[in-house]
Amino acid sequence: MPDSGTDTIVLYGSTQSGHSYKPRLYMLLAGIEHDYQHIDIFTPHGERPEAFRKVAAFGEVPVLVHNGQVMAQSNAILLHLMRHFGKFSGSSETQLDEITTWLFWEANRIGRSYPNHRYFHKFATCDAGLLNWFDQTVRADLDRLNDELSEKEFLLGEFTAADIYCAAYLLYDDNPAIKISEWSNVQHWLNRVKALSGWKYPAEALA
Ligand SMILES: N[C@@H](CCC(=O)N[C@@H](CS)C(=O)NCC(=O)O)C(=O)O
Repeated sequence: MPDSGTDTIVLYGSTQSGHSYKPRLYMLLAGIEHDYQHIDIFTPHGERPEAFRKVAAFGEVPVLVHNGQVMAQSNAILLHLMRHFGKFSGSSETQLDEITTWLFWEANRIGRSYPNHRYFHKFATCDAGLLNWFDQTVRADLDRLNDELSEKEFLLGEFTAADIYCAAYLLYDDNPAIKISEWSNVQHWLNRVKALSGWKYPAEALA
């Protein structure tokens, strides 16, 4: 397995971006040396630092630059990092497939429902019907995770990157309209992730 000390890694991210928190937390927990650069996504695209604009193919965070290779899309970044460093990638090819399955679920479910729900309860307003839809989907997603974790400490049993990625947005635990402790298995699982060596709260990790 390559030693991160010989690699040059820059991660561009932003404080309110759980998509940025996912690869940042993976590298913090895995002990992968990297340089984190904060981008203020509330400034217009044209006013963001030139170094970021040059590599941000979609204009969004996160962006990873690894030994000169530029990568966007948080879940693609994780697949790249797992392939390169092998950390938290499970103990078999089947487990790697299971992690990949959770990544695709996360992208379309909890990584979409929870941040939108939090955003429209905390920072902005939106149509009541849309808010109700976010409410239904986030609760369904929390129910699904709660069932999955009823007899396991982590999603695959052992801790893997699937836990980091599926937990990331939920670790923004300041959603005024969702009390995660109502989903007790999820709450205990988040506590287990928070107890891991290297863990940092999103505001601290992404400052
Ligand atoms: N599918 C992308 C989503 C990235 C994304 O939505 N980034 C947001 C922050 S969470 C962003 O950069 N928004 C600011 C902008 O588009 O200007 C991923 O997984 O990385």
